[in-house]
Amino acid sequence: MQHCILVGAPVDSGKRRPGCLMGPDSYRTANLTRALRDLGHHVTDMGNLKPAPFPAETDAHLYARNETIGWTKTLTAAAQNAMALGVPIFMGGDHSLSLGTVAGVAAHAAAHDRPQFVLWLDAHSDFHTPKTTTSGNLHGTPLAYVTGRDGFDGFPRVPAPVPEDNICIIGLRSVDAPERTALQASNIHRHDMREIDETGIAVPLAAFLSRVAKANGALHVSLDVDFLDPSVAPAVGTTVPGGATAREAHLVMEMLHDSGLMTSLDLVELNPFLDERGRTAQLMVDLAASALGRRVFDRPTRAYA
Ligand code: HAR
Ligand code: MN
Ligand code: MN
Ligand code: MN
Repeated sequence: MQHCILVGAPVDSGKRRPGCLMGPDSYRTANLTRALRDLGHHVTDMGNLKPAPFPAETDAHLYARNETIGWTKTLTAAAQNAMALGVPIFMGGDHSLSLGTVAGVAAHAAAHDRPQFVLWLDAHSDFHTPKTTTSGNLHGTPLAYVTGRDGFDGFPRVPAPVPEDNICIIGLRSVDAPERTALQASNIHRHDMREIDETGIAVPLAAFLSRVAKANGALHVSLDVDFLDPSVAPAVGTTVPGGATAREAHLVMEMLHDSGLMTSLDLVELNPFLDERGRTAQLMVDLAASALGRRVFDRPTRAYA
């Protein structure tokens, strides 16, 4: 039994196309709370947060920079507080919310002398800085921020940057040129869809989980809707063909549960305005349930250490 802390983060400032602000209520409508309670967990829904007060926008290139700074402040603090209570599940909101959630959980881990690890399930690497982004959409920047890269003028200093070697991205199939250059110069572990096709998704995930276990790390999982193939998850503004199947995604979540390592979870980029009869919201809720222990049959728990 775990204490799941649902944190509503209706962040919509990370890109121009609106709709992610409806994400938290879509997860509530798909009954995330009941799915987790049915697994025996204690669930507290903290309601929806608001960004810290922010000044009018002045930057023409970066979309809603100041609002995103406001959200980063709110969510960094909220994530630290929620980590003290249980397993936070951040109901997004676009991926710019992870500037705050990852900064916050990593600060909590540092205060407890545990290394922070991050599993990033995404079609995109989100490794732009505000200096390299051509779209100006800050949902393309969270991994650069939390690793402590330069270029985030006006943003809070990251209290405990996550070491590159502690990050694993799975699902990649849309990486911009400046991101590729920066990734190749980094120690971030990265697995594109071609590699998943070749090896299966369990191979790179098991290797990463072993490293987390050996280090007694805290593990934050950031699940972007566009990790999934658009045929099963249409409700996202940045669909990319060739994504994870529903079963590949469930296997990731089931292995995460078996590992006992996941300490926090983001559900990001759901745009309910683009959904079809709630099916993307429902799939994301079902994936969260798999990560928290839903299974068809009990089986011997796999050890990753
Ligand atoms: N790399 C592109 C950009 O920076 C697209 C980023 C899209 N990001 C997300 N989250 N949807 O992964 O604009
Ligand atoms: Mn604590
Ligand atoms: Mn993303
Ligand atoms: Mn993405």
